[in-house]
Amino acid sequence: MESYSYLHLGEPEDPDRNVVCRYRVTTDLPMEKAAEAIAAEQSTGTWTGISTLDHGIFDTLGARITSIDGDIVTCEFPAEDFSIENGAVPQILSVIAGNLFGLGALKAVRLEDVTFPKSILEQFKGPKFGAEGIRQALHRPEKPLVGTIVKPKIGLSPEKTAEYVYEAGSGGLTNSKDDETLVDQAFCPIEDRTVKVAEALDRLEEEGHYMMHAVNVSTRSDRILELAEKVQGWGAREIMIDVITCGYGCLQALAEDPSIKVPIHVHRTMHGAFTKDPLHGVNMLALTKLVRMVGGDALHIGTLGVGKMSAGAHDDSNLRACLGDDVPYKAVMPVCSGGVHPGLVGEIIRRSGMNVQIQAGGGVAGHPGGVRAGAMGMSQAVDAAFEGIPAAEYAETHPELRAALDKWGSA
Ligand code: CAP
Ligand code: MG
Repeated sequence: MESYSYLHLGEPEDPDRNVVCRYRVTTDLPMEKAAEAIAAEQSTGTWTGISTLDHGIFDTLGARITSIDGDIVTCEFPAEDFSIENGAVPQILSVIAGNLFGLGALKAVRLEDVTFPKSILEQFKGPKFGAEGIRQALHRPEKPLVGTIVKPKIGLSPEKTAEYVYEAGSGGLTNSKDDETLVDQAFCPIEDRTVKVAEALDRLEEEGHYMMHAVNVSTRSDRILELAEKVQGWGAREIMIDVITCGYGCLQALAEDPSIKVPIHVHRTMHGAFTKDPLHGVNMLALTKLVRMVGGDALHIGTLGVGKMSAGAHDDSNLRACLGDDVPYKAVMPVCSGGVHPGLVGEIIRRSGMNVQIQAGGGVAGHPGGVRAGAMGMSQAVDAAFEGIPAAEYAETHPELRAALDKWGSA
């Protein structure tokens, strides 16, 4: 039985032709063996030699291990390994993030990063609106967007939800959203909620304030498009999808459908199951790149090491993956959320820059003065950061910010 080697150590990488993956590998085996196990399993091999593999197949479709640097293995997959239909993330993930996580040869393995050749990037359309389109809709060209998540995450009636949104907008917030677990429950039917929230947004606009609320349409793939179209018809100015639980295929279907004419806010709930462990799973960076490719307009990227959630990258890699010009797509609005309150806003913006959407649930609804005061506190914190004034100094003339800092402190 002929044996085939997937090791091409020292050969130059070919990012123009191949999908290039970086894996962090923990193993008791020699690293070359572990690396070959990944390349074989994810391309043309399996656990033993097979009579049906020949050089015609192997030389064209076999993955190539082009470098091993400490515990980082570079594995390149020829573009021909991927489905040629116009852009299909499910099959891409089956190759770059599939069986390898279960291989007995590896104690742990984490997909740290992935880059795609032009031949694959051009199969995708990217965001319809992107960061710039959301800013235009909100008439907010430069300042960070500032939002809230309606809390409690479940339980409010449609009327109470709309009242929360109106109060938040009256307090200066530009964005609000359904929480990731709220879609169409009996206590808050999606049609009633969408209609009443739309009325609140219209009232705010008549009062001179532009705001959007993301209605969560996360549901089964054969119904999500219909639900999104209905929600849009009921007046939604933005929709939301939980991309991990719904799937990249759902997000792509929404983003590429010409009938969807509102931005898509992408929540990443469940990502922590595989982004949190530094040695095993998938780095959020790879997920972020895929969200941009399939057309998310705004994406949660965590709080850059400042908020309550510890999963996901604390460096600026996700920011760059959202905003960078190294791919042929509009920029995605990075969303910083999770344990945020006015006392953290300055530090987050120092790390993120101004092209970001900062949002707080508890950090608004937990304010001693109620939702409108909480919204004012968040909005004032963003204004302070935008003007380069320390929050404590700005709070001397802004009591709602003062009250928030007194309750929660500062970073
Ligand atoms: C934040 C949030 C968001 C998390 C998601 C929550 O609420 O609504 O879902 O930000 O975090 O439910 O926790 P708070 P991540 O502002 O009250 O924390 O994107 O990091 O998974
Ligand atoms: Mg939430």
